[in-house]
Amino acid sequence: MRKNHLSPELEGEILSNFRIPSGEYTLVPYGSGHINDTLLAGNGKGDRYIFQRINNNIFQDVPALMGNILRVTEFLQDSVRKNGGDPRRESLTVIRTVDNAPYYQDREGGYWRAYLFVEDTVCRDRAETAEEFAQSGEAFGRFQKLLADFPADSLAETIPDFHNTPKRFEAFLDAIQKDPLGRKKEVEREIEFLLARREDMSRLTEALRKGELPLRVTHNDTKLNNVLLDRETLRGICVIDLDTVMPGLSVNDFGDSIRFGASTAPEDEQDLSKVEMSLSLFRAYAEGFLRGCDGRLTENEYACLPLGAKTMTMECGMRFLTDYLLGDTYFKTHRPGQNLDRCRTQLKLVADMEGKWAEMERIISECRG
Ligand code: ADP
Ligand code: GN1
Ligand code: MG
Repeated sequence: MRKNHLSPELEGEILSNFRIPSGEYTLVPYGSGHINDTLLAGNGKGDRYIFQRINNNIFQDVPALMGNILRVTEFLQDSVRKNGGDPRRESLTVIRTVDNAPYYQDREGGYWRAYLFVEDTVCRDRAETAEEFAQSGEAFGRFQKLLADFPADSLAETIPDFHNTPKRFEAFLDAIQKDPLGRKKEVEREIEFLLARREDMSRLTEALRKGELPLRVTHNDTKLNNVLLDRETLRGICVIDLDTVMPGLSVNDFGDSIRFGASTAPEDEQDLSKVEMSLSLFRAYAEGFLRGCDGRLTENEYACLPLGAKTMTMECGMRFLTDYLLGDTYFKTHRPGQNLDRCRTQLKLVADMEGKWAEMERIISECRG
């Protein structure tokens, strides 16, 4: 069991400030997210909770962030209830503090929140079968459907311009220009690859600006490990990691899942010969996602699904490279060069998608039936 790095005093302070049943809890590091510090708390009597120290460098307005999450989870729970589902299993449940707040600020300034631990689920960094990936697609599609009547523009932007790809491109140019660690010379090929795709970076934001694509409530971080699958049935049941739920594009939600889950190798694979965008996984996800959306997408949205995949993959590759150039301050890394490896897998995937474009389009039209 991994140990956490909290002092016993801090542990006690955090645990005593949330409304959870009494008992001796142990807190152990949990999951493989790149952003928050996630801990599993259990008292040995069956009461288990996820505690998270919210990454306050990245999410600067925690009250607004938790306001979004409270409203979205309450709305989701109502929708799930109306559909005869189990709201505490098919949605996250925020645990309030003893002062009835959705987060607690500790004596060191850290912001904490707690969720019910959703029991009897599995969370995958890689899909073991195409069906598991399809199930995650169905869960993210259903998330679209359940939130279709939620007023998108009433949500706070928890990270402004999160998927504004042309702005990410500007930040990338800035990092190249500053090159504070002298790393630019090692990554000339990657830089060139991204510079050559400048035009593509703004295609989706332009379509949104012209009203060709609708603004929706989107998740914006639709990695496979942000869905919990039922341990028995392996059905995708609960969408988690709601920090980036805000107004956005459905095609980006689709695309980010493809970027992560349709790859034949992990995000930080060093042997690029293993990295491809699998068309069979692409098809599986598209089938699940479209089933979950249940006819709610517009013609233009269907047409832009492949572009969503390419845009999210380019953007993510560019973000990893920007972070590498600036000294790995955003994404958690566990070894030197990991962000560069992550960037390289993304660029390999982009090149592979470009070669498979016609097939991706054909698969989408077949999935529409
Ligand atoms: P990050 O933003 O750092 O990715 P997440 O919110 O995705 O953090 O949580 C990290 C991991 O913790 C998830 O991938 C999942 O394995 C696990 N997890 C988070 N919330 C829950 C929950 N309510 N029930 C069960 N597992 C959870
Ligand atoms: C981060 O939080 P996590 O690990 O699910 C990041 C995503 C990236 C992803 C790359 C808030 O996701 O945008 O696509 O890493 N989340 C944030 O793996 O920046
Ligand atoms: Mg996550």
